[in-house]
Amino acid sequence: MASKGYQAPEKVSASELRIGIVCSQWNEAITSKLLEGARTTLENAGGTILPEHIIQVPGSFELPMGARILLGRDKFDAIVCLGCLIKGDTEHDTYIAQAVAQGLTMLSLQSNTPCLFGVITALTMDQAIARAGGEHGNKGSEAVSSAIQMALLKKTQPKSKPTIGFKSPLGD
Ligand code: RBF
Repeated sequence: MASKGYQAPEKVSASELRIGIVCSQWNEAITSKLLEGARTTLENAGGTILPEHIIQVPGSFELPMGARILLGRDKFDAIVCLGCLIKGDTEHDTYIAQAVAQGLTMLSLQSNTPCLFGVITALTMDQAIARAGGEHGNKGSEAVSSAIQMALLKKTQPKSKPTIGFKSPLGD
C-alpha cells in the first residue's frame, strides 16, 4: 500500500531554511533510514543539512532535550526529531511517546520554532521497517516535508510579538 503520509507540494524551496535534526540511537537500523529519508527530502527541496546541525541522542525520550540543545547553539527555522519506539512487554512505549510529544509541543511553542515529531510508534519491527522507507513511506522524509511547510509558513507571517503570554526562554 502506498504511503498516506504528508507529502510537501513539489515546488517548495528549502534553500533559505536552516533545519536541524535530532536522531535517536535506539533501534538505529530504523532511525538511520529515517535520517536518510530526511536528508534526501531536504536536498530534493534545495536544502542541506550541515554536519553540525545533526545531533544524536541515546533514545527517543531524549529528543526534546536534544532539540533544546540545538536551539541553544544556533538559530533554526525548524528542528526535526527522529526516533523509533517499538512496543515491548510493558507500557514503556506509551509513556515515552507521550513524553516526547508533550516535550516537543512545549518546546515548539516556547521557542517559537517548529519541532517536528518524526517518531515511529510501532507494535512490531515489521511495522517500523514499513515506515522507514518501506511500503508505508519514510516518516523521516514526511517530517522534513512538514518542517519545510511550517518553516515557510512562519517566515511568511508578519513579524509580531506574541501577546498571549508566551515568553520564549530563548529570547525569540
Ligand atoms: N528508546 C527508543 O527510542 N525506542 C525504544 O523502543 C525504547 N525502548 C525502551 C524500553 C525500555 C524498557 C526503556 C527503559 C527505555 C527504552 N528506550 C527506548 C530508551 C528511552 O527512550 C531513553 O533513552 C532511556 O529511558 C533513558 O532516558
